Amino acid sequence: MPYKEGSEFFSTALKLLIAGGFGVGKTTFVGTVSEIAPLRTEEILTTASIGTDDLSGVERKSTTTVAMDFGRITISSEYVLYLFGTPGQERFWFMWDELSNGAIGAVVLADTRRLEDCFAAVDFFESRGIDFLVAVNEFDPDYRYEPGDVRGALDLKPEIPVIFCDARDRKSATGVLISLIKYLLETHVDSPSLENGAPA
Ligand SMILES: Nc1nc2c(ncn2[C@@H]2O[C@H](COP(=O)(O)OP(=O)(O)O)[C@@H](O)[C@H]2O)c(=O)[nH]1
Ligand SMILES: [Mg+2]
Repeated sequence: MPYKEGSEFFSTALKLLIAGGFGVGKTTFVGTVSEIAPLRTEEILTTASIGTDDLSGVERKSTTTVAMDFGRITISSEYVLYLFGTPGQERFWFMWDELSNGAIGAVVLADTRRLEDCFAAVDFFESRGIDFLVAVNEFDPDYRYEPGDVRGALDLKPEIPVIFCDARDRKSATGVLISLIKYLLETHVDSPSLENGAPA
């Protein structure tokens, strides 16, 4: 129930997930859009995890999120968005079920150099019936694709939006969230479920 001045109610919390493969820009994205210093749990990649995590294409990356990224955006006195970055590495996938509990939608970040890394996230949200869009984080201008190419490569349903972004740019990353919310509102036009976000 929305917060009202002088009442005991809190604003409605809407939970969104930021998913995608390892090194695709999830931590950057949450940090760019969040109004609070994002809560992060990162570990320095150890030689042990170098064997486990596929580092091709992300050789310069020296930290990796092991628990999650968490950020907040206040939309109004009634609605607050909570962003949860999902851990990218396969060995942390057991957390996805828990993290997706109560989520109203998701952003799947994709890196065109390693598009296949977001297959798992796409499959996960499709199988759980969680609406998502694909935001292509353009790291490398040499790997430019058309939205249709990305849609084809990921075998996306035609209604799933594919957009381009730069996770480091606040306007761009916020635009991704606005697109997601528009998509969710269109998809749920007859359903009141968006009014019933997960409790804070
Ligand atoms: N060129 C470019 N680099 C980015 C972009 N987004 C993130 N990065 C960089 O890519 C690296 C991996 O990003 P990170 O957010 O840690 O990825 P995560 O593993 O998905 O959380 C970091 O060094 C970022 O600074 C982007 O849109 N363009
Ligand atoms: Mg991260």
